[in-house]
Amino acid sequence: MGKILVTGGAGFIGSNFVHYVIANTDHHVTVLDKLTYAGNVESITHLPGERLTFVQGDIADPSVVEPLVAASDVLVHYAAESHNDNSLHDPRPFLDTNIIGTYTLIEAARKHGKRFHHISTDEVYGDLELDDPERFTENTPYNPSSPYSSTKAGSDLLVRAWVRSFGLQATISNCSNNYGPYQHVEKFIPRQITNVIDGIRPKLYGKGENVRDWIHANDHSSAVLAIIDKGRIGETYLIGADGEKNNKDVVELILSHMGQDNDAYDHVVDRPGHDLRYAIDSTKLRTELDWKPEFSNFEAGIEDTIKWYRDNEAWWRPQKAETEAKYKEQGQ
Ligand code: NAD
Ligand code: TDX
Repeated sequence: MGKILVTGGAGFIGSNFVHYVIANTDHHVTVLDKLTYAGNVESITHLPGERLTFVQGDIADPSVVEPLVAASDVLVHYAAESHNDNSLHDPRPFLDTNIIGTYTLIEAARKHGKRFHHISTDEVYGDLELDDPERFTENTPYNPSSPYSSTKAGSDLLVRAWVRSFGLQATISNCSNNYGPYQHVEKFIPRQITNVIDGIRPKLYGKGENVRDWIHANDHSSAVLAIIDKGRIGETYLIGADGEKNNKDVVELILSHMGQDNDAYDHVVDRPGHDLRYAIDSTKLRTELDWKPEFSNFEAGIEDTIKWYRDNEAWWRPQKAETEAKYKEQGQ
């Protein structure tokens, strides 16, 4: 493999992947990241300089992308506008980055004949009923609900078309909800942990019955490396760790591990179009590529994550007040 170009490597999952690659392989990593409100270069600047190059730039700008792609062996594409709530208030950046940005990258990968791995989400499949015995598989039809998930679905379809029409050497992975260190405080788990630290009651959208299928970011990273190493070109792999939990149970777990009463949270206005349940069947990844998750104990993972936010207040504090002010305007 050698030289990996990681887009969005200053964001949550991208930075966890960069940490994982540096700890577990000999590859050199170049990160291309625009440093939007969601990017934080401090998530990666403490890593060894000889293993990592950081470039600030936009994935939708061919003059930035072309030379970096030409100089790399493999591209792993994490960069995205990633937050559903933001996409409901201002969808435009989601089209620019998730659609045009992905198009710009696959054009460069095609031109230079480079291996491309596209990071996507289970949200492209829409949602499931709470009592549906089925889970998402690679054959589930696309049915995205939000501006965010529809742009991710669009980007997946671009990659598939580039494989079929132009022979792009690409794979795709669709992962479930990640948790772990370096996640922006706008997202559910870090928002509630940092709220409790600040003496604010956690906020549950609607009744809190919505189910997410949680996976630790490190397990996402090991799965992506397995796909890059052994995945079949043109294939899609679903990544999940059998971590279904409803939001109410997650909030109660956080409260109990932070010394609060289990019911010390508020119900707030629901997200419009809020997906009810996601659930991943990762049989293909497990059987074909012999992958399995390491973090099977969600409670222990949440405890570690709470500790990380307690120990790293300097990392998240600058974003907290602005994020909560935005939620307050939305009644959330
Ligand atoms: P994030 O919002 O934390 O990070 C996104 C990063 O991309 C940021 O560093 C940001 O600065 C960068 N970026 C945004 N626009 C850019 C542009 N135009 N050019 C260059 N860089 C740009 O997101 P995340 O939660 O780490 O998600 C990363 C990827 O994983 C996304 O593609 C997302 O769809 C996917 N994903 C996320 C989850 C999850 O639970 N968070 C689950 C499945 C898949
Ligand atoms: O304060 C909150 N209260 C609440 O009840 C917030 C921020 C969220 N929620 C709910 C909404 C969801 O049911 O918690 C659940 C998780 O919310 P998010 O963290 O916003 O994640 P979600 O919308 O599920 O999407 C995430 O997983 C799939 C990522 O943000 C996406 O990038 C990824 O594709």
